[in-house]
Amino acid sequence: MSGWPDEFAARYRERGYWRDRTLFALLADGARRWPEREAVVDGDRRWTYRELHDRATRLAAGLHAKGIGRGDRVLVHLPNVAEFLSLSFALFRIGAIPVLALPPHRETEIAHLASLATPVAYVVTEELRHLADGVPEIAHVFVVGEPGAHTALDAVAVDGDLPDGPDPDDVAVLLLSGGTTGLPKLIPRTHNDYDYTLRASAEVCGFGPTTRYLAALPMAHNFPLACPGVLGTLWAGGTVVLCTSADAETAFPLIETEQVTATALVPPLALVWLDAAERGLDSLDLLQVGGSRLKAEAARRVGPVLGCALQQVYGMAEGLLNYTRLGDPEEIVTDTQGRPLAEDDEVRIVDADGTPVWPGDTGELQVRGPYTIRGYYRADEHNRTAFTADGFYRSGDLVRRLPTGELVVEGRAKDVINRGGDKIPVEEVENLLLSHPAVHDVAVVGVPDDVMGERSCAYVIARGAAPTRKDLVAHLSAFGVAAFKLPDRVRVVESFPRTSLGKVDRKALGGRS
Ligand code: OOB
Repeated sequence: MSGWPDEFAARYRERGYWRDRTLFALLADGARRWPEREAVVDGDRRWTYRELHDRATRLAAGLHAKGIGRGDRVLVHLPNVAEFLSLSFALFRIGAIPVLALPPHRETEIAHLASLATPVAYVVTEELRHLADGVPEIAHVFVVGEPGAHTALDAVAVDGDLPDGPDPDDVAVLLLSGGTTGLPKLIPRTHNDYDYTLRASAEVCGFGPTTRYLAALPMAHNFPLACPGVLGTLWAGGTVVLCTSADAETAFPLIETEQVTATALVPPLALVWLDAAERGLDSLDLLQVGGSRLKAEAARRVGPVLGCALQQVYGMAEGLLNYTRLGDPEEIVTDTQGRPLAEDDEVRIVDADGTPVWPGDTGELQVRGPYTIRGYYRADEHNRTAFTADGFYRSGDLVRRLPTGELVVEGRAKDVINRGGDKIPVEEVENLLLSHPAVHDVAVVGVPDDVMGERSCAYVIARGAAPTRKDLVAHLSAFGVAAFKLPDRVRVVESFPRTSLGKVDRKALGGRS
């Protein structure tokens, strides 16, 4: 069920990318090899590998007893708390599939994910448990914290029977796509491909038993989850330190007291850290930055100001990861977004007709490889355009390649706004805005911004009295949408510029897409 044609699957196995192990095996190995070592630190709670393993196993038995099993989807909506990990491993153990909602998601996104994935359970924090009212079709609601009318997640765990584990080619996790056209899609990552991702990433980043990784970004993102992130750290026998905010006031003291050695940020947060640091962060060896383009000037300040190495990461939840390597010359690290992780990542750069561009020219990146999906989940129609006939994923990113193999991200050819790493699916926001009575038509575009890279601007053609930003934000908030999708600006216009094909000319409106 992995989606790769047999000949590719055979090659990826033969070359050692796929080892036919499930993600639970990495925790089981850790618990056997170093049971007393610290696996997770979450505030005052410290779980050893044995404890994390035992908690995940008991939770797996409890979920199994409730009839949740292989292939069932479970909507996981948690910030960086230790239960995120015990639950994920429990689901990996029984072959149920976590669908990873992001902490800022609200009613609209939760309803969309529920209709797309038809989950059997929703796991949410106490603060957000009211969101369960919007998805009454989900059979089980488990709450982390005080449960109210629902079941506490802790109460689910039992000592009991366990089913056989899943097939390593089964889907292990469903990640949310940054969105190409239309509504966000789900990305099916298999045990085999995700295991390769986190293992190879941990090797590239030099992670080992002494690594102490700070999860500052929400772990529901692929980057802090598996690039190498928390899962790569646990594979390497290191310690994961959890943080629910990446603000310098929260993160800096934690880095010092927990002697954190590595972490990952999006560029706007890296800028905040650069401004806040009065001296280097002593224990920190590595800062990874990715999710949107880091400016070279900011990249050059990381070493001198924070006293650690920088690694640029250009990745996508669909798979492909590019890293600058630890020993790379300085200008490679500051001026490029790195090179592909795997030798078998087939990256081609093409023009609008799909013809490869000249070496060094800019074009759209297309990719296939041992950890890049061949199709979104339950999206047959969209897959016909999102992938080429020969199985390459059309990233929608405009890149160029240096003779040395590194990629530089130059722009984008897709309708997504990248607001400092948070991806805004333009069509989703436009559809919600169109339901406002004073909105006749709307185009949401990205406008350049020094800190965020881009911010969002809603250009509105009014029906009757012109709506203000306040009106539109109130309208969107009434639906319940993630705060990062609220337009930063609203401009009322008479008409939209059009391209020769009659489409809204987003570039002319000030956007770059
Ligand atoms: C990461 O994943 P997604 O799925 O949220 O977003 C992917 C998109 C890419 O297609 C590209 O448009 C943009 O985000 N992007 C970058 C970038 N890293 C991602 N654009 C410029 N420079 C970079 N360094 O964002 C993601 C997944 C894994 C690791 C890191 C980031």
